[in-house]
Amino acid sequence: MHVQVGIAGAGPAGLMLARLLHLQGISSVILESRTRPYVETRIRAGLLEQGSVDLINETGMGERMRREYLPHDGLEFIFGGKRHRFDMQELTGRRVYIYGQQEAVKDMIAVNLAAGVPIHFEAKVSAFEGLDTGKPSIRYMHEGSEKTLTCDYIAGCDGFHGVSRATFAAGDRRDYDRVYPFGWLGILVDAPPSHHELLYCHHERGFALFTLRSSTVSRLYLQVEPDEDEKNWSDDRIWNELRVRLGNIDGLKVSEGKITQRTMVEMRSYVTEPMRHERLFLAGDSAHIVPPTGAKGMNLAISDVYVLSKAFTAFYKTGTTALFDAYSDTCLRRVWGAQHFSWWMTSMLHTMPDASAFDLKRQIAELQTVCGSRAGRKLLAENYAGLPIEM
Ligand code: RFL
Ligand code: PHB
Repeated sequence: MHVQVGIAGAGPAGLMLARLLHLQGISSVILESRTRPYVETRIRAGLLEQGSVDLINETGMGERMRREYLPHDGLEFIFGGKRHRFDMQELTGRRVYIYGQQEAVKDMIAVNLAAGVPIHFEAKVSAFEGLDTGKPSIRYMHEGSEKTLTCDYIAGCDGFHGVSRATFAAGDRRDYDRVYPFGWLGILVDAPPSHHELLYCHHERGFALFTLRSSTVSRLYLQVEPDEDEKNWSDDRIWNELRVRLGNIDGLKVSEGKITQRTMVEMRSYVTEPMRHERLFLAGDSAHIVPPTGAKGMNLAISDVYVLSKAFTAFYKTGTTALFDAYSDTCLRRVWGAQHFSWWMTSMLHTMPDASAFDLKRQIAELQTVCGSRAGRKLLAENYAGLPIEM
């Protein structure tokens, strides 16, 4: 079997790329190692930038999203016993949207399949061959036997733990890595959100984030030890800790309910450069990950494949490879902007395990500097709402 573009991974990157290519008449096949129900229920991101929402709409995948998403015009920081609001709409003219990643993934799978784009689930990619020839191929296991897909190009959209990145010889790429000395415990709760906007709380016992999925489902995160076992966190312990960190600040009450899911999240910043090796292009988490504090990972995955789709379109329409050559640098400019922002949000809001009394005072001064002037609030809001894609 031969297609123009073989895609490893049916996450937001792979699914959006397949759709963009289909709309340009370019054929692709998606190979996904997991089952469809697994991919459609994997709880991850919640916050989409305006640019991501626009692209989902423009590609005809936003019908349900437009009915169900929750637009947000601002966010709050809480520290030193006070609440500080960023009026994003006023500061940037933009808003962000809460819509669960698994819901967006469900929509993208449905639209791709309805358009006839093949998605093979339980098809685990094991290797790429002939990347430096005109006819690369993907080896994968499907329905108990090893299969081969030949293509013109390959898009490695198989996430941080996929195989694509590993096919670059160590000498052909450079990795930039930072692991943070804490993790997040994420919980999903059957309870109305404590507040209609996101609350990012800095507390000397650790960071806490109050976010949501709907008017009846809250999503909460707590800074915990990096190797914490979620079983050590009973419901009582979680609620006590959330009450302490959020406090009873300006009338805010932690809205409690049944915890339906709890997971540990690793906090890491990572980039590999370049994002292209011969006929293989990396996109999304396979090339870079950010700690979730800035809510950028899925948004970056979507902007990478938007840039990549332009390169494929130019190539198949005119034969030019100029945008292929520019792909890595174009994406990395935005990736590093988001890396900086995610690192900044993470280091500004979390409590470092080895923080001295000086460090804690300095951190409060930094938070006050950002929240205390329009210039500070605007810098944060511009990044939070999303940096532009510069082609
Ligand atoms: P994905 O989503 O990991 O998809 C990769 C797919 O590849 C499959 N795969 C393979 N398929 C075939 N063969 C193989 N050998 C394969 N190996 C793997 C996997 O099964 C999977 O289906 O990567 P993609 O598409 O690049 O998307 C990236 C996003 O998923 C990720 O960046 C976000 O979830 C990050 N993130 C957030 N991003 C935001 O933009 N806004 C947020 O609010 C936000 N919150 C979050 C987050 C990530 C979190 N966690 C759990 C890490 C909150 C959390 C808690
Ligand atoms: C989420 O809703 O899961 C979420 C929102 C904002 C973040 C991280 C996670 O910064």
